[in-house]
Amino acid sequence: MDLGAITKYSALHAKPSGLILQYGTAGFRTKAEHLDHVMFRMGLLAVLRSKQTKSTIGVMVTASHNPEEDNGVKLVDPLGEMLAPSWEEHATCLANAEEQDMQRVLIDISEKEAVNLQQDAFVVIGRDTRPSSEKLSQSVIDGVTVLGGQFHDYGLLTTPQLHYMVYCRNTGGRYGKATIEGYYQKLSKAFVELTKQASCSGDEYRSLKVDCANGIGALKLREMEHYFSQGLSVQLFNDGSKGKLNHLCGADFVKSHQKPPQGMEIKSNERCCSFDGDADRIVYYYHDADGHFHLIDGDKIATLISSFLKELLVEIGESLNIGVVQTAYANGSSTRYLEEVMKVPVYCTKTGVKHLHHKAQEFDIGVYFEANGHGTALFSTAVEMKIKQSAKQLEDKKRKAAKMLENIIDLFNQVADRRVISTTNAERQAVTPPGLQEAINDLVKKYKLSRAFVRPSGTEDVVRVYAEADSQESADHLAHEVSLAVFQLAGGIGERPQPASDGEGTPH
Ligand code: 16G
Ligand code: ZN
Repeated sequence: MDLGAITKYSALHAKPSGLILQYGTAGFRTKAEHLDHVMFRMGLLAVLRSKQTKSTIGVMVTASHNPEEDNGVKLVDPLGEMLAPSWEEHATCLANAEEQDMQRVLIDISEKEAVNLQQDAFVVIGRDTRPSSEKLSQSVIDGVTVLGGQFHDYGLLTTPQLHYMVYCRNTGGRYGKATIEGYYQKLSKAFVELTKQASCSGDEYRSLKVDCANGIGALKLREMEHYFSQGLSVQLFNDGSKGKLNHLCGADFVKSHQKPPQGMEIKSNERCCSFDGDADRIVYYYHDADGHFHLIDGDKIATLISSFLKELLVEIGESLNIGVVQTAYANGSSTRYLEEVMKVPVYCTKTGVKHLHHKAQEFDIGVYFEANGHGTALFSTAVEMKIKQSAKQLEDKKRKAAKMLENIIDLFNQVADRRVISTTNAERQAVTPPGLQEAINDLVKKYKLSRAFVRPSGTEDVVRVYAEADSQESADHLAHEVSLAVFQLAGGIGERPQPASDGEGTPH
């Protein structure tokens, strides 16, 4: 390690003294202007992690669905997964070290993790379309270079694309080519093969309106659409040519407001979907003939995918173990449907893709989705082959979608220090402050088919309140009452939480 060079370059990416940030649910996230030193240091850390794992490591510069002014960074481990938890701690230590302590922290990490500093390092970098992202990714590159790492800067990429590149590079090209072209080829081919088997083949089934949240998804889908040829025709909205990133559009907006994004007219039964700012979330929706809005969120996507796979397994007579992983945010009716009707075991983990992913790996087929639209299905390679062969011989059957009854509301609450709330049981129960869980239990008892929980956000300085019940009105009331309990028992600041006024479950 050339400590002299590190000190010199670090001074060019100086840390504002006293600033403390945490490697949260999906890396560091805050206002872009506070992140220069974090980026530089994550470049350094990526090199150490690459040396230690003797693999390519990814660095993604994005703040996902958060406002355009924010930014963030996360590291991607060799198999395209989120950074290992022990390294998240190193990331936090390194990001928060004052300038004079930086060298010591770097050496500590290297020693603790037995990093062979002579080993080569390779880091791949991607970024979203935020105005701050280009400069910040340059700071990552500075960090990589000063520690002697090699790098490839992919420039603008969606988050899933960066994960893909890392995985391809570490599996000798067996999974796919680590190029943008390779990504489009692999995914479009899989899509075309899958949809060939569908019985409904009219044009209306092949067109999709896509809200790109004014983000990177627009650029990449525009490149990708040629690969679908006749298989799919997409119409892009909120493509970044006018509006602001994630503003009044995107998956988060559509999910929390239960309505289409701005800038997209939808006719009845047209198929529509929304990405978030880095295109790793998706939710689908449509208006029925009566003009009612229907959202197919992560819960329903997981239900459809797992029902589809379960049926295939039954038809081909395979008894592989299939499991669905959700978080506390999953609508209770989706969990009941999966368990009681589909007879698929359902597991609940903490919020954040890494937790769901980890659990899903325990099954032959693991389907995981957060209600907000993050998710996928995981198969072992052997299972993938079996399903492909058998699926070809099968007639497609009509799929029944789960009917979701309950209404949900998801609010957030400002408290003086969100850490006064700690939780257990996959974030479904509050351990502290004392009395809060008891208060929630009493409130929940007042409503039918109801459920509520609170948790400190892992990405913002707020406490999130979730409630569901048999009607929207009850869900609104319950959410308000729980918010008041949080406000009273956890040191609420600012205005007392107000009841939902529009009856639409809009977050306040
Ligand atoms: C991050 C997570 C997302 C989670 C959200 C919760 C990833 C890639 N992203 O965006 O999965 O739902 O945080 O945010 O893991 P919260 O802690 O502020 O509620
Ligand atoms: Zn995202």
